[in-house]
Amino acid sequence: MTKKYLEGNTYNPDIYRSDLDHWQEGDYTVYRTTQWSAPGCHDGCGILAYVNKEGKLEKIEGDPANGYNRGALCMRCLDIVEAMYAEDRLKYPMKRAREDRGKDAWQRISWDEAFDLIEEKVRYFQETYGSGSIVVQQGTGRNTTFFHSTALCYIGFNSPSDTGGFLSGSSCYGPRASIMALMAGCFLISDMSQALPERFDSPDYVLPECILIWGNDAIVSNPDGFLGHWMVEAMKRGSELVVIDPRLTWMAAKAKYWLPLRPATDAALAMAIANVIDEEGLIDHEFIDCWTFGYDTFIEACRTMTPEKAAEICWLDADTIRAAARFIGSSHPTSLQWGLKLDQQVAATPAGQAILGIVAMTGNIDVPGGNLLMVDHAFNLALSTGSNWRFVPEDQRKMILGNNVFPMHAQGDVGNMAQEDVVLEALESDGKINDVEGDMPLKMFVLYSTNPIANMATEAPRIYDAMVNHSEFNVDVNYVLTPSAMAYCELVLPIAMGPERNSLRAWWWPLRSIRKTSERYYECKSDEELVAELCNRLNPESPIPDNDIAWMDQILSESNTDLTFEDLKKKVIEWPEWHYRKYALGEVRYDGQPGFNTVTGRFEFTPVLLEQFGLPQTPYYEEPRESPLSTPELAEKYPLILMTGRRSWEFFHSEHRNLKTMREFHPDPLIEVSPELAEEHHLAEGDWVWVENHRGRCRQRIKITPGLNPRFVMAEHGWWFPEGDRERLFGVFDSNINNLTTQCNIGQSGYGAPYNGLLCTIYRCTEANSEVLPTEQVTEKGGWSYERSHLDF
Ligand SMILES: Nc1nc2c(c(=O)[nH]1)N[C@H]1C(S)=C(S)[C@@H](COP(=O)(O)OP(=O)(O)OC[C@H]3O[C@@H](n4cnc5c(=O)[nH]c(N)nc54)[C@H](O)[C@@H]3O)O[C@H]1N2
Ligand SMILES: Nc1nc2c(c(=O)[nH]1)N[C@H]1C(S)=C(S)[C@@H](COP(=O)(O)OP(=O)(O)OC[C@H]3O[C@@H](n4cnc5c(=O)[nH]c(N)nc54)[C@H](O)[C@@H]3O)O[C@H]1N2
Ligand SMILES: [Mo]
Repeated sequence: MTKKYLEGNTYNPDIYRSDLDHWQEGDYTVYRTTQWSAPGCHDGCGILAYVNKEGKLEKIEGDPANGYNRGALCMRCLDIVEAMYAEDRLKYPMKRAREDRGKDAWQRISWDEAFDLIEEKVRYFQETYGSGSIVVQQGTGRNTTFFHSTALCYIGFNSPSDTGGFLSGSSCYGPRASIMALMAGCFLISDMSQALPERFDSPDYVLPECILIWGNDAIVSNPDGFLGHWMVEAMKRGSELVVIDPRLTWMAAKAKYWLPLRPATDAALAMAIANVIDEEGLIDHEFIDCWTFGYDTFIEACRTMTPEKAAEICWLDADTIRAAARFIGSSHPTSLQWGLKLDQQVAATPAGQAILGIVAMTGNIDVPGGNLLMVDHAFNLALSTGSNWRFVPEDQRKMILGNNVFPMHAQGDVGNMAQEDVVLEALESDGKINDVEGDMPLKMFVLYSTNPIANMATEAPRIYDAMVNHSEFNVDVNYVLTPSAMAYCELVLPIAMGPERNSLRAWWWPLRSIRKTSERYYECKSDEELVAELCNRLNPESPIPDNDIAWMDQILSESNTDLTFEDLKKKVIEWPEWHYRKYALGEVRYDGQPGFNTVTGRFEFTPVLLEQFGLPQTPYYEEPRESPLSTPELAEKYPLILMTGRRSWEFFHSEHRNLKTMREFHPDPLIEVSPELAEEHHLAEGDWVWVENHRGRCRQRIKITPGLNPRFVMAEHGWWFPEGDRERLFGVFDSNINNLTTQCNIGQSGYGAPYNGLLCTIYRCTEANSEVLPTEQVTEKGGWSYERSHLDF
């Protein structure tokens, strides 16, 4: 009955009336709002939430009146109802004894008991080992990472130890964010008209002639507050593409130039492209002369990389490199849309430096249709990861693990986070190996939207060992019971989903409200409520109020909008004023002068600070540490170049595996191989294979993928099996590609790790070679033996 009603009403003129924040449709109240997490993603799309009389969410649709996504939604968002009422969603706080790690010995408790337990442990660890022994680990940009986990860490625990879930080399956005901070003083993003309410039709906007897509698959990943479909719109209007990606993505298939380079050789290609653009006189002299620093030194370094040399390193053709470079340099504007795979290599920051250099030398900084300078969030809202930093006392600031040995790590928007590989070594050595004064053993971990052993951490079996054996008391704040919580947590707290919470969204523009439209599921609390309550319970001088709405009002009142949360809720979305060429208007530097927020006040092709940090000032190429060239003997045994973790439509990292709909589309982990490689190994579509290297192995199914170089494979990440046995940790290591990756093997800046571009081999799974599965190998047989890497300081 209800279904029929909804189907009959797909057209209702009210849905286009952006002044209506809610209305009635038969028995349903329809709310205009924003969805972000949980379940997770990187966006914040406008939705229409159809809620029944009992306050239950029944359906979600894209909001066509929302200028951010203009009605489009991904399959995961459309499926939120299933996620909200999934059988295995957490209902109550639960605890377990430390000696029961790995056992299904959970006991239901009340929120009061849970908070009492946290308070008791926090006081004990603070008094015995110091506040820094309490670590908050955050996952990627969900509605927890921007202001929640840092508030909990800094205000609630008085600890400086906010970090990722063992994300080696901070290699998601960290490398790019840091090099952007040094070169441009702030973030730069591709201009797909997202700062303008009228979008592509705005008179201020200029369509990019060329979109340079580098290591990014945005129509699937929609990463970092950016929707891939914006580029599809630009393509429809005439933009052409250069795609730099070993895989023939949907975008690559439609590109003017596709450069399928050898994984993790991006710095060489970028230097060669810069070289050609300069050689052919395609640079923007005026911008370089008036607004930049260090161009001559930069380009001199790039001149050492001829297209011929890059072609040899990257396994590409020199003429194609030249032609693509010419097209990038002669198009006006060219917009760079870059991605994660640049961060997931040891030479992440030099590659980023060379690529950003291309954007600047061609005059595409903060021009319409180029790359926007994102100085701050909309209305200067204090929502960034670093925004709670002001609450950290001076004496605690120098206690951030990793910032002394990796000074570049202390720069940029993510600069206040403890460096993850240093955190691991501090944990493994009970505080002996760190870069702060005295021992700082790490005792308590709060997993705040991260599931390290299933997904975020490289060398997952090593993380499992370290956490099980060296940590004392751990808490997971989540909506499902994860393998990480099963393996090593003592307390699990159930969390509200997107439609059950009040919050704010701006990554970076426009500002959006998230409103609670549905009744809470059992005893779940929203992250906003949980953090606000816990901060006030643990810290009587908490600068943030003790409830969600008051907290959102406080954040708004400290920004430059007059809106209260109630006002914003009614408006749903708010567009601040936007200017191009902000550097010329004095809108970039904190002192209000024209120029960039850098040491020299100019865009720095060769950042002055790099030298101070003891790092090379110019971009350089570094061969991957495991490769056919650098380790030929290893490559004989493991001849394939392993890429990992390209995104899929159905899953956000380790999430969504518990949903029947998603598993119907994507039941098992897949490894992409070329038709030639499949034939060589006599493998057919869907066959299970072991993917193996000298560190470990995991099993995935063959997906035959035309266009892929026969020496490259791409394996999926984030796999665990919620339908499996809890006490076998849901089979978390069986298909886990992070059995093969490595920790503490990072770039010299502290940034960049080889999640991508390692060596491996594949072979068919048989009964005989599948007797001991990886989960058993790791949890019962001590894992695989090989020499682990260590940081040398
Ligand atoms: N559905 C879904 N969306 C997501 C996520 C998710 O898990 N699921 N995760 C989110 C997160 S945290 C992130 S960081 C983003 C990442 O999103 P993206 O930046 O799009 O990153 P990936 O999809 O990992 O890889 C992008 C492309 O890089 C190519 N590539 C592989 N190796 C190399 C290389 O060495 N060099 C170059 N130039 N290209 C290479 C891959 O073939 C792939 O097509 O996605 C976010 N969005
Ligand atoms: N091999 C390989 N490994 C990778 C990658 C790769 O490309 N290859 N990608 C890496 C990258 S770029 C990243 S960023 C990391 C991501 O790693 P993470 O961000 O740690 O992702 P998950 O492991 O899925 O853990 C997130 C957890 O948060 C929970 N959650 C979701 N929404 C909310 C919410 O609103 N509130 C709370 N409290 N919890 C929530 C989910 O249920 C889930 O258990 O993975 C990294 N791992
Ligand atoms: Mo990420």
